[in-house]
Amino acid sequence: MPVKKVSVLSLLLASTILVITALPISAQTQENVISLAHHSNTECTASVNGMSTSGLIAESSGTPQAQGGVCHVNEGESVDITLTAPTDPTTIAVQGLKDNSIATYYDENHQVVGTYTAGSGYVNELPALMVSSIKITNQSDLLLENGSFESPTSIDDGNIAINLNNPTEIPGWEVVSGNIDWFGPGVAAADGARSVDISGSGVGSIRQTIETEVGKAYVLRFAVSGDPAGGLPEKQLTVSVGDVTETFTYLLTSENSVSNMLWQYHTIEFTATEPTTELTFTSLVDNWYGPTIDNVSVREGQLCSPASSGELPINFVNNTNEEVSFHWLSFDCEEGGGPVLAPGAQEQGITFPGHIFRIRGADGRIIGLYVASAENTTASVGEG
Ligand SMILES: [Ca+2]
Ligand SMILES: [Ca+2]
Repeated sequence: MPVKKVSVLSLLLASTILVITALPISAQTQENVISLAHHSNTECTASVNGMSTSGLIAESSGTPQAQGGVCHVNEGESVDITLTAPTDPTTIAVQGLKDNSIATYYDENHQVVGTYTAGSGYVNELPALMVSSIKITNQSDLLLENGSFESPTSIDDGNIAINLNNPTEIPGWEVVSGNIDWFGPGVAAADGARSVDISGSGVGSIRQTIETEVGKAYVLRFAVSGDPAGGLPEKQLTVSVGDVTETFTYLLTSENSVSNMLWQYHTIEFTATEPTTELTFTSLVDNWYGPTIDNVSVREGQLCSPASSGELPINFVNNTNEEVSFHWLSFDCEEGGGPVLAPGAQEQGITFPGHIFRIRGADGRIIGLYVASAENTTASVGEG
């Protein structure tokens, strides 16, 4: 039976249709290579047409080996796994990646057919794509130190109040005004066991200075919730990075508790204008129960929509008093078209999980980002 070639690129460009089953079977075997590079404690599971890595040939350049369908790769190490797969091209699914891992999908000519950033706040499972190889990179180029507030691990498990006068207790971070609470495992973190309430006993502010390259694009991502123990349900904070300052409001509901923090992720793009860039989180809640943050990361690069499956409704809403435009970001990070809405206007559409829309004002400036998820199908800009 001849092998039927399918253009993965055209499938991806047409939409995010994913071909998961009913692949043509070749009589010949096809070798595919997956390269893995991860931070410590990262686990991944690779499967080809239902076979786990335990059923595949693993060739490792380092100590880590594919074992029992799960590969463990230590920080700074990488492993090449050679897969012997019965089909061409091959459907590969990789699951359980650590947040901020990036998967790059290649076709048989080693052309990039898609990228996916794991744990971007919406899907944490790679889509199955017909590819010849996947390169997975856990971003060792993350620019923040201790972005998840986990270090040092030797501290006790309680909550710790940190004041301006002892600013170096959380490595990498500096309390620049007021005071903050460093929450322990008694409050469910977005990542790991620790997070920060930016209101200690009142408004606080926490900062980290990162090395940047003038003119380069960066992406800041962080999780926000609020201390559910008291205060008003609106937990406001200001996030400032380089020339960009944005205010966010986290709204507590009756579902929120210390064991169910319902973290929400936000993303900010910025371009460095200095060799160092200050990142500052400032609480606007002047009592004990402030906005909480966790899992903060900054990486170099641009935003791209991931290939994903499952249609989602999307409602574009313009609550500003100017004309705004919504721009879909392609798999190659290119800015595409979308609705242009007059003040107060809205429009319905269809999108896919994780797809990203950049929102621009009438003069072209960026005024927001929207990441599609089943939990939030409204891409709105402005108050209202
Ligand atoms: Ca954490
Ligand atoms: Ca507090």
